[in-house]
Amino acid sequence: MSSLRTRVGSLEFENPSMVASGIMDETGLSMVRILQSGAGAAVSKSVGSNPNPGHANPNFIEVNAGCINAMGLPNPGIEAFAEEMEIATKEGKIIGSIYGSNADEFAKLAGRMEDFGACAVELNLSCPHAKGYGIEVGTDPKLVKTIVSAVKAAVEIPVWAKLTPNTHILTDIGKAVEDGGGDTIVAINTLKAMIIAPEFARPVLSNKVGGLSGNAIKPIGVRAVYDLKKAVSIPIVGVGGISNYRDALEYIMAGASAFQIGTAVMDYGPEIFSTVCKGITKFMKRYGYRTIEDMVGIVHE
Ligand code: RRO
Repeated sequence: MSSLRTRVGSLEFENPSMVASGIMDETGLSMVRILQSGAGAAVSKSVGSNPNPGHANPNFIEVNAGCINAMGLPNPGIEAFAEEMEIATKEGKIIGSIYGSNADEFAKLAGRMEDFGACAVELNLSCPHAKGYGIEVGTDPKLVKTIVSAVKAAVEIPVWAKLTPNTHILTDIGKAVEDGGGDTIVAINTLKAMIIAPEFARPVLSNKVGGLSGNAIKPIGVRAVYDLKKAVSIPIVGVGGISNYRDALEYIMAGASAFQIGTAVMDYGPEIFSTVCKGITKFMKRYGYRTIEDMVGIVHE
């Protein structure tokens, strides 16, 4: 009998699929819908200390095999998010994503997410286009270690760190998360990208640059997870361009204990979680794997 039950450190999930931060997760009810559609957990939209309207339109565009967004961290602010968390946590496991500009801010936000019932907190150290946040704090290993240690000292729930592929020192950053006591690495966030409308001789997005997501980035994400698996011993959650069970298996075999789906939810709807899980179960039966763990990092053997 094969089982999809999955462990990520001390946490256990019914299956390894989660919605990635930023997709159908800004409200309690949208997270409920994702969980009811078969996801093992939902990661919230990244929430900061204060309400933020995000960037002006256009802030999103489809490109070949993906999308480029520069939403600009829109969110209602941590205190207003309590209401959404109350609704969502009644339905299932919620990982609270937060962004801050320094260790103290991250620690305070993490404490609030813990108060709101999050089963883990995901530190956004990786948004590619946010002034003073995201990659601006997440590409310096020393700072990453300081932030992760401060959050660890502030909360009891597991601390996950979402990393950027926009760096040549990804494994150093991964090791900094581990050294800071971080429980799990999430890889990858979007890649810094741009699209220009030649007719207007201008970038399409109001912010000029944004983050590329979707199928186009899957091989980059799989390689990132593969490299991180060799560098750290803490669990990894894979994300980037997953739209079917084979994509998810690539991440698992590269070293991910679980995976997140974002952009593909827009193409296939929330049902994608049960479709991908059914595909994995069928694959496991056919190839004789009993647990997800049997496949995690198998390409390294
Ligand atoms: O809100 C955004 O613009 C955004 C975030 Br916080 C992120 O982490 N990654 C991304 O592509 N967009």
